[in-house]
Amino acid sequence: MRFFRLLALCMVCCLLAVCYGCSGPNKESAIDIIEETEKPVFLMIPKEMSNPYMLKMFEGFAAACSEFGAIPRYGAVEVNTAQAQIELISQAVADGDVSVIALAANDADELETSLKAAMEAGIQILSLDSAVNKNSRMVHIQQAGPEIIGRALVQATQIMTDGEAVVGLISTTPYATNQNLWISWMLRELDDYPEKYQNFRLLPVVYGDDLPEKSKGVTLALLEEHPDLTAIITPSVVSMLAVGQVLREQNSDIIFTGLGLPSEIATFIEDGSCPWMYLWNPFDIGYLAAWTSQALHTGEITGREGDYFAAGRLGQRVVANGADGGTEVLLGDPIKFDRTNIDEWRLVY
Ligand code: RAM
Repeated sequence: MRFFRLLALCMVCCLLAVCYGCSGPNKESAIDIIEETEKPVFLMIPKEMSNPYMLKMFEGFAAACSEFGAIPRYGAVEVNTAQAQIELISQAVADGDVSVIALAANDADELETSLKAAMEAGIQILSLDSAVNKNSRMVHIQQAGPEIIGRALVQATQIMTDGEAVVGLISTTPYATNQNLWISWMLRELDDYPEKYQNFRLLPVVYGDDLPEKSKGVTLALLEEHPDLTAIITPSVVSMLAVGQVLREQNSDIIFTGLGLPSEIATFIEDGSCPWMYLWNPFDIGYLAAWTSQALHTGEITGREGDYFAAGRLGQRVVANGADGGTEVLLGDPIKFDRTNIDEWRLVY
């Protein structure tokens, strides 16, 4: 009897690993397997599974799970669409073995029906990086104030171009909540100070879909279609690298800035093509999301304003009201990366 129970548990573990492409348990003894299966499963659904930023978030997510004892699982999202995420959410509900879903949304509203069904099935739902609407979540993990990020990117470009700016803007997909929010603050900065930005011409947004080749393609198209281009802004780690590579290949003296990974953009900061850029710590976003998942799972918080909880090495965190009418937990301020600190940060992430 005991043998068959163990055999069944082993089969479940193997199946989970295959279904979700996740870091499932890999223990040797039967006791370990039983203990592992008693732990709650916390599923992190990325925008798209191969995005290096999403992978770093998951590393932080998994590290926190090992601190408090949950099984971290990474959702195998092959294309960054809402539909691909809906399929994983429905699967998690059908399987009935997931306690928490933390997802970086590919669309604010499209996931509502499936996330509500998941909440009705008893799964705790939070978003991280890119929010779902307030009805579709219990809380959102906000990397840094969207206003600070959006305004900082325009202000930086103004300084970098001495105010003579013809600027290409490369986003991810047209439906990404986080990029759209940052872009809305970029436009607000331009609107608020018309005199300051009288020679700042922002071109219509183009989309690299967070894919390296597509991002390179739209960068090349910007260069061809706008010979007077002086700068490119891109709030995506994937297109930051793509833009840097294309400008270098083309021997272009156009400058670029945005949100990039220090390890990938360091050489462009050194050669001056990206004078400086911003980001926060993606490991910490995942780590904070996992601790928030745990607080929801244990019932310590429900995601209401004023809830607070311990988030491991990040200390006590408080749930606050967000601008979208839902609640959020803020990680902190964005970090500026330039020649003075890039050597230190390129080794971190
Ligand atoms: C991209 C993703 C992610 C964003 C980072 C800066 O990889 O779109 O959502 O936060 O860039």
